[in-house]
Amino acid sequence: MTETTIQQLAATVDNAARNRLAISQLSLENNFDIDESYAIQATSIQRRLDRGERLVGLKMGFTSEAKMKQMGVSDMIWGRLTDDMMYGNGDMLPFGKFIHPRAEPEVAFFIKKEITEEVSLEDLPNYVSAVAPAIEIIDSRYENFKFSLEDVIADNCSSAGFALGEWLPADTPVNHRKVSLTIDGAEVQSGSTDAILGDPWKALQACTRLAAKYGQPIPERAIVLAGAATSAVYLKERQEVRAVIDGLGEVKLRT
Ligand code: OOG
Ligand code: MG
Repeated sequence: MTETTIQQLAATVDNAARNRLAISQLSLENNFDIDESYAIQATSIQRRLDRGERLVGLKMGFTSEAKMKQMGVSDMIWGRLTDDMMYGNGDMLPFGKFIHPRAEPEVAFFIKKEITEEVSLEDLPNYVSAVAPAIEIIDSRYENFKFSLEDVIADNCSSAGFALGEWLPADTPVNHRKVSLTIDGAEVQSGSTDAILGDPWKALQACTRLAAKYGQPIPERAIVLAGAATSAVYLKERQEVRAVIDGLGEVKLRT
């Protein structure tokens, strides 16, 4: 794939997000591999940064069986988070900014020291200062939320928004925790943080490996989302969505 094609496909996904217009899967018309998908993603994010957005973190995707099954894919992915995607706990989402948003419950890590190489599970606590419950809003730029692994990586892993609950000390246990997603007070998804590779810290470890592989430093003060523990749920207007993780507290958003 030429540099020009990468630029073109990056513009296509970026414009789809900006115009809130779903597009057909890039892989239907183009042949590209995983490394090229990450090149498209990096180029599309660079367009955002050139418009003044700031990189605030990274996200892992498909770290749970539930998510892989729901989306019909079989490998872990990672994407980038910018300040434009960040909402406060309890905020009203600008619903019109999205195409077909879904919410999912996540665990977030706060990075206290830049990471440029793979870090072992044992060393990881030296790089993390806090953990928090999170809601991620995903909004695939593809029609019907349907994509191949290559497509979704190129589309920055469907990232569209996120909100964090209160930060807790990094030694707060995050595994074996019940996870619940509610809409207007009714539970719509439940699971355990064990679903995230057996332990959300393992998702962060994988993030250090993949980010290093693709030459993306994880900056000091970055937020890393470990990936959803349950399937994602479509949102409608005038709802309140809440993620509750036992021992970590809760976080909510309104639409
Ligand atoms: C891709 C993003 C997956 C997760 O937490 O597993 C993801 C998608 O499902 O559209 O964010
Ligand atoms: Mg997610």
